[in-house]
Amino acid sequence: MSNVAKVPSALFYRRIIVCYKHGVCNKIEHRTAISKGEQFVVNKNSPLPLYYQLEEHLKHLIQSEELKPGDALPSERELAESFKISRMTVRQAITNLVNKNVLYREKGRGTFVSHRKIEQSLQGLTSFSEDMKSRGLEPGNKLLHFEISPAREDIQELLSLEEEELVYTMKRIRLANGEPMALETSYIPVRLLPGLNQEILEKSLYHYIESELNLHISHATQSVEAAIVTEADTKHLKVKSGEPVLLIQRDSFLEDGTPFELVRSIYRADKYKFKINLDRL
Ligand code: 16G
Repeated sequence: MSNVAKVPSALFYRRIIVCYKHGVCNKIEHRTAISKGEQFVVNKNSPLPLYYQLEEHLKHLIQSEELKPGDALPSERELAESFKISRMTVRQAITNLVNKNVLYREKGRGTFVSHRKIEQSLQGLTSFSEDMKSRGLEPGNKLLHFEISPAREDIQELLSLEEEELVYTMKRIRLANGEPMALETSYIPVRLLPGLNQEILEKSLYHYIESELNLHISHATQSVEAAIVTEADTKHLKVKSGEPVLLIQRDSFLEDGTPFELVRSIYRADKYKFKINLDRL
């Protein structure tokens, strides 16, 4: 007897997904799908633990896009039966992938493939709208707050403002294809962008600065910190309480060295990862 357990191919998952999307899992369709697509991947002779082999197999299916973000996985019982391994082994593999954010569980609904994170380079000074468009996503904004008032002392200092100088304070939810990605609070000296209004902020700030005002955005300093979302922000970002977020502060400058914006953003950590290339010094 072979020690290699049969593991259904991607076809199996596809068929199951179709079943779930229609609300019920049709057993006949399930069996047909298994017998159609079989491959040997779980090797009981291997020194690699079975849960790890299953984890790797699921990861492979996700990387090769045979399993797509949002796709449902069969239940633990179904996976265990098909793979001829214990439910505990299946559970361990799935729990590991949930902990790595490769899969996510929804109470009463099942386990799903996570949506891939947006990988954002930390090199190059780009705008949110540019970043989303370059990924084929539609940028959007929801303006929550817009006011003109004398700058607070800390903002005054960071933006090198005169005492009591006016700043715009605005808060925008940044959306990609209608989904909240980040919550951004910006402070901008009124003196530099006198005509800034809500309509402009519902589109692209950087486009307005460069194309309408012909100012040259030159450089910025940016920091990234980990945090937990505040209760107040959960509804704006559409995340559950206790979820991790990334706090980003950007101080941006025009070509002549004038600071023109101070932005404090809260990015969803389930949606974003920041990447930097390093050269050996
Ligand atoms: C990005 C910038 C923000 C800038 C905005 C302009 C970070 C952390 N922040 O969100 O500083 O104000 O882009 O975007 O990258 P917009 O031109 O689409 O309005």
